[in-house]
Amino acid sequence: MKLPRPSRVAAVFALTAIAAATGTLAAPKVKPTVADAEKFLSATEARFANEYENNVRAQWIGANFITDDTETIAAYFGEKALAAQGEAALAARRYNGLKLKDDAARKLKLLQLTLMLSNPKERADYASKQAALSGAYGKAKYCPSESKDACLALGDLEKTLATSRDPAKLKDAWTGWHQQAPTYKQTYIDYVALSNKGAREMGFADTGALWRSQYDMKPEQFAAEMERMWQQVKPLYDSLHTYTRLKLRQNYGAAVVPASGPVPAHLFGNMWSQNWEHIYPLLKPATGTSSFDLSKVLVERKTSAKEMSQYAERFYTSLGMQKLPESFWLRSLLTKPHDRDVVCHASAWSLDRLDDVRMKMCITRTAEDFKIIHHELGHIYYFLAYKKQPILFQTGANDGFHEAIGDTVALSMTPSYYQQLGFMDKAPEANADIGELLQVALSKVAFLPFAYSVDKWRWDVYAGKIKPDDYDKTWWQLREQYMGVSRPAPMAAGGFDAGAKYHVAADVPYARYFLAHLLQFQLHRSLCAEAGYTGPLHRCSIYGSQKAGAKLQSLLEMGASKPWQEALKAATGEDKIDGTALLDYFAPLKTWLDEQNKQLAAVEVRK
Ligand code: X8Z
Ligand code: ZN
Repeated sequence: MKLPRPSRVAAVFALTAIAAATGTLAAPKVKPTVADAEKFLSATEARFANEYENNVRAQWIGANFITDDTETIAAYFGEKALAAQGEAALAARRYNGLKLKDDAARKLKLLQLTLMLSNPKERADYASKQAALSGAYGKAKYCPSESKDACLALGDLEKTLATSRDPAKLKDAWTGWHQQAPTYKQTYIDYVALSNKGAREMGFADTGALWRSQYDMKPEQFAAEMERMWQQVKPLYDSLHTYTRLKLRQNYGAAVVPASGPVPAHLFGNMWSQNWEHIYPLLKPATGTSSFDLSKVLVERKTSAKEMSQYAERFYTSLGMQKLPESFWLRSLLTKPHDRDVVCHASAWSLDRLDDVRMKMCITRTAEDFKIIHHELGHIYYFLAYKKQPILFQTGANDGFHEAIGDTVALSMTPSYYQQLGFMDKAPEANADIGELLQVALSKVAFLPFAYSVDKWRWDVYAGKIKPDDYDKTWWQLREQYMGVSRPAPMAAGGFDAGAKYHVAADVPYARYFLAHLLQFQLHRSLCAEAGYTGPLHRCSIYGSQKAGAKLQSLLEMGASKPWQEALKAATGEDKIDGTALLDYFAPLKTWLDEQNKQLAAVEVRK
């Protein structure tokens, strides 16, 4: 396990929050018994529970008030946590091979899926580099002119990417953000080396192998599973990419968008080209589309960040889940402060593994943020549901589940749901379906190769197959190969484009989001069936279904107490994360896209 970070689950925080373990863990000479193992586990759990909060509070403060002091404090507690988790992991090894009860065996295994740096100086270095990277990303700005007042934060630049249709402005915002990452490239290089050392001390080939070992299967099997899933969904992505290229060519012209080969990354409405929903207006079908625009409604009504969050809470309570504790509203950060630097990247936290749950997000009045709030509350309701599990099971069935819950709920934000909220006057015509499916695909399908390639890159970085001098070259090779997007400007010497993505700078694994994007469609399908719904999946909303809610809640309450395959089986009847539910959901769109692509290609040929 690693240092606590946003949206990480309680047990992850817990594992990292323990202070230096005491000598009580020192190995006795005689061969340990099952009773010894059980005693060790309960002592370790008690210690984790005891010491959980200090580290999380230090990390919370570090992310909410970025200063040199808070960074030092975050690093201080981070180091303590690392020391303790490493010591517990090492001590746990002693009990391997004993015939333990299932729960105890699972706890012992989970305890050892972590890195361990035995050298205190290296540990301190690792923790301080981690805090520094997170802080550097959080406070980074692009200053196009000398005046400091004119500096632009990521949020400003993202807004330009989302709304401007001027290729020069888009390119400037894109390159402006990407040129700040080289300032922390060397820190990242050193951090990777330390991380690998820690993984190797625990017997993993490297940190990438450690990450791939966290899925109740062999690391090489997990890599093969990721490739299998990608191959399932690739044809749908290819259809969407072809269509998007053709429409972008119509809008920007052949000089900006080539007829073949990768498309420049600054034209997709998003800093990382990972979510294309903002270019829907350029892509929408010529007829039969709904004029409903959620962002516009939120702006017109001046819906506040708190009100947006309350709508999301209401979705969960409509499923029979509890109201959020009062402290959530008092202690969360919902809007960007003007007087200090914060890590704006949205995250959910459990401060005490009980009811002190919080969200940290710089909410704006957009449909995108409305969905992200639902995503974050998915994490929060997971925290609240598994708080009764033993601390080592207080986490998601796997990390993809943790990322999938809120997105599953957000898939139910259909026109009929918006009508119930009073956001939409009347139901759209049935022939508006394609436009709606296209909008969802622009965020869910467009995302898939991005999510896959981020960790493909990192796995090779951690394995030493990619050297620092080749970071950018390989990053763009992968982005061209999987996503079909290219760098809008030539690569700069010493560049660090990967580091311009939060999860690389903050070292949060990314395969989880790829899993979540398939899993959420499996969960949606199964919850819709539970709610008694039988129509097309994209029109199903589980809003108000206590039956679907109970099913979801029982998945959440399991935490990580069982291998994820069992949790999935109980929730959906399936035991694999799989692309077929996603393909089912988008089947009408796939047919439509292929038809459009034929027609548009014929027009291109005639030109
Ligand atoms: O990081 C997030 C969440 C917090 S766990 C806002 N997401 C990924 C990203 O922004 O890159 C959600 C979707 C993918
Ligand atoms: Zn998340």
